[in-house]
Amino acid sequence: MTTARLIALDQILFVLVAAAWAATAGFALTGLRQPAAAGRRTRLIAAASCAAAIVVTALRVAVTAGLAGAGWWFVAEKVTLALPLVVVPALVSAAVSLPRLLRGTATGSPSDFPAGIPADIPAGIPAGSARIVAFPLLVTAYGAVAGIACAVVISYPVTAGGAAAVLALFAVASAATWRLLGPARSPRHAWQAAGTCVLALALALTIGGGWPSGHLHSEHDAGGHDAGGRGVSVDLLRGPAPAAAGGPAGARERIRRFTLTAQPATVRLPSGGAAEAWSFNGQVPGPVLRVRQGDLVEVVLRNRLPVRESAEQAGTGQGVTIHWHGYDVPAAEDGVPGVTQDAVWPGQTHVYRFRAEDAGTYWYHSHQNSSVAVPRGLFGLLVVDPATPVPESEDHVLALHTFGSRPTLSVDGAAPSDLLTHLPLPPGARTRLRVVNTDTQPVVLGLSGAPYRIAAVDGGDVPGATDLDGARLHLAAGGRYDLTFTVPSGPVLLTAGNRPALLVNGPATPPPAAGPVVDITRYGTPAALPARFDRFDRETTWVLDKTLAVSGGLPRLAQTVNGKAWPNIPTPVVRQGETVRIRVVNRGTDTHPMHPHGHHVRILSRNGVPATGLPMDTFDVAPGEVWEVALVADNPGVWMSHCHDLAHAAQGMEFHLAYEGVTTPYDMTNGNHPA
Ligand SMILES: [Cu+2]
Repeated sequence: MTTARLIALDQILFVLVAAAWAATAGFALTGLRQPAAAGRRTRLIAAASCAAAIVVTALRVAVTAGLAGAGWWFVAEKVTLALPLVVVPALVSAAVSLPRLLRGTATGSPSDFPAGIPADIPAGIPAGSARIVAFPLLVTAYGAVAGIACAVVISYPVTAGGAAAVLALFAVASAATWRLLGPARSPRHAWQAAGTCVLALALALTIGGGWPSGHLHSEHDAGGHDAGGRGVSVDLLRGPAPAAAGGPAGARERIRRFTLTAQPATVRLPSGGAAEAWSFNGQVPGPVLRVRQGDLVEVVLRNRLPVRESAEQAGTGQGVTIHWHGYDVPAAEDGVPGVTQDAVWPGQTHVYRFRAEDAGTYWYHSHQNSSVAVPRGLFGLLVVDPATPVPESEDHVLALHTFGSRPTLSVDGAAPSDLLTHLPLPPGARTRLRVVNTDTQPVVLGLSGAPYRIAAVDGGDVPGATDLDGARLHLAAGGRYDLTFTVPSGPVLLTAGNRPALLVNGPATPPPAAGPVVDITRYGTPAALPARFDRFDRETTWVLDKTLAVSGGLPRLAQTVNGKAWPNIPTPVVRQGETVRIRVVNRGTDTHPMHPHGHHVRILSRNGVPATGLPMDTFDVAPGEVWEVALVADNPGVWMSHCHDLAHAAQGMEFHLAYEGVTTPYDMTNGNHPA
């Protein structure tokens, strides 16, 4: 069984285990309260329920053992806390409670309740029996509920505070139950027990530290890159100034100037649907920026989105920035509000400048309120043509984007279409389709009608790309594949999801590709990794999950990294020149396209299977997967690292990667909101 299935099964099981033990305890208590004969049936139900609870508990233990094979990250809180808390009392229940329930001895045989019958317990409940039979069952139920808490609140890593909080609650609930089931000492003892529980809860939460105030950048300061303005400000890490362009590098150097104006627009789809959008230059997607390797690119961003007049945000409105997705620009040009600049508000402008050194397929998008802005249209494509021309005579850029619920395709910057797009090409032409997934969900691509290659992944050429025939491709949110093929005499069909998206030379359409999905980590020729990857200067692990964490100043179910949500995720700090091995573990049930800014990472392995070492900037970590990637710290700055399912980023799955000695003057004030 796959790790993802085991994770899903475990989530079903921990609810079932808790429900089964709670039901067992409930039936047992009811059966004890009923008169001897009348309660017999209820006690039999309790016995059956107890047997079922033992079975599902054993199943959970087995599933945990299976998960342990995938790595300690998947089971840490289960092995150290969740399972001991339910298995130990379950064994006592099986040994003590179950036989008594089966024999019906809990009806009140004198040997079972030597302590006598307390006055305030209704007739039919012998105190001794209640303790002997019901107490282990109730404690097991508490342990099972604590198991849910472990999964939802603690996750990975297991912190001393979190463990203490769960153990304290469990202990207090058990002690209070022991008292409640015993002989009454005073009429007020139930209230005293309840009061103790509330106090213990407050104490446990304090110890657990699960609800601190949501101080922005609290851990970020601790990272050492924002400490009182010492070191180099990220603001100084700019692209080349225009004057430098005409310098010794050569008078032949071109400066390519673009203006991108953020403004409202309406997207009208061929099927008849329309959506209000935010655009660059009135176009959605924005203009394709096509430059040549070596060009100096200068982009003026102007914000002409409307000013919002609500009391809270009067004079502000929708801010905009431009982030160059996958293009490793100098830090100050990275376009992240609150990290490398302030958001550009309506009426303001900002200039980005960088040298186009890396040929390939990239895209750009606003990073301010990105979970809203990108789906609404504030994005476009960026292509850097190599200094020596590509061998393909036909070269087209394709943006896949969903407007509302309608998946669309835009070819070469044309208006998006939610119907099949036709692209006539001369038979025999070598063709490159640069496919960009600008959505927040992965997409499965299929190309049928001709053998094809994945010539480039995330802008980088694939060494030893081999022909694929009918195979399908999993493209991460934010990722890019360049597909190359020779146009055959017949038609070629590109599908995206299950939707026919592009037809080359119709009108007949070939059947959609239905072959296996290519493992992109093993495609092409294994790269000879640089010798510096023989050993790593630093290692870091990002465990992705959905757990209760403080996000936006409040505890909520958040998308977390190592149990914490933005802005409380500690910042990994690196030194310039270091090599870093990053292990990314997904112990949740959502797919996370991880996107470290400013760097491409080499994929070393997936689930322990060595990869070809392709450089990628957005890689999809599916539930249960463990990816190992290598990063060379060769681009100093303070970089955003986040999940490119932008809703996940907004729910906490983003943090910084900082270089020692680099500071940022920006923060989350001034309306900056990178997710
Ligand atoms: Cu995610």
